[in-house]
Amino acid sequence: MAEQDCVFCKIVNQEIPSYTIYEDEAVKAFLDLSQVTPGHVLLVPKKHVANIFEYDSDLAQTVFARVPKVARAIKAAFPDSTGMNICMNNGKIAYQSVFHSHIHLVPRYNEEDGFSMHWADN
Ligand code: IU
Repeated sequence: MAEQDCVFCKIVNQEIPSYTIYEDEAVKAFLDLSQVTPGHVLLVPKKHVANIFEYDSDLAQTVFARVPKVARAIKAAFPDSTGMNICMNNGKIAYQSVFHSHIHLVPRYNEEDGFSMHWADN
């Protein structure tokens, strides 16, 4: 069930457009609006859950099992990338800003490609 004011539920339901790179019955993967590197993608469960603390094991298996497939799709679309950071922010203190769970997949190109992990900023 979609949460009324959730931006990622609106993306899942196509009320807000997104550049989708992968979709099936359970998940959607789309380009981040503010890509930190070219090809930065968010993988979200279609079911609204705020973060990892609301996953049951079935949802975890479903979502995390999709990660390698999405990672390979990004790698194929951005062949100049040579690595990838995959991370998930859970909770405000962990820099989560959108409270519909999402996994960041950030292709890496070189040490100066603009990516920095929040926790490395300190
Ligand atoms: P965070 O882990 O919750 O901090 O990440 C939220 C991400 O959602 C962040 O990278 C935003 O650029 C991204 N995003 C988006 O892609 N589209 C939107 O409409 C909004 C945020 I609001």
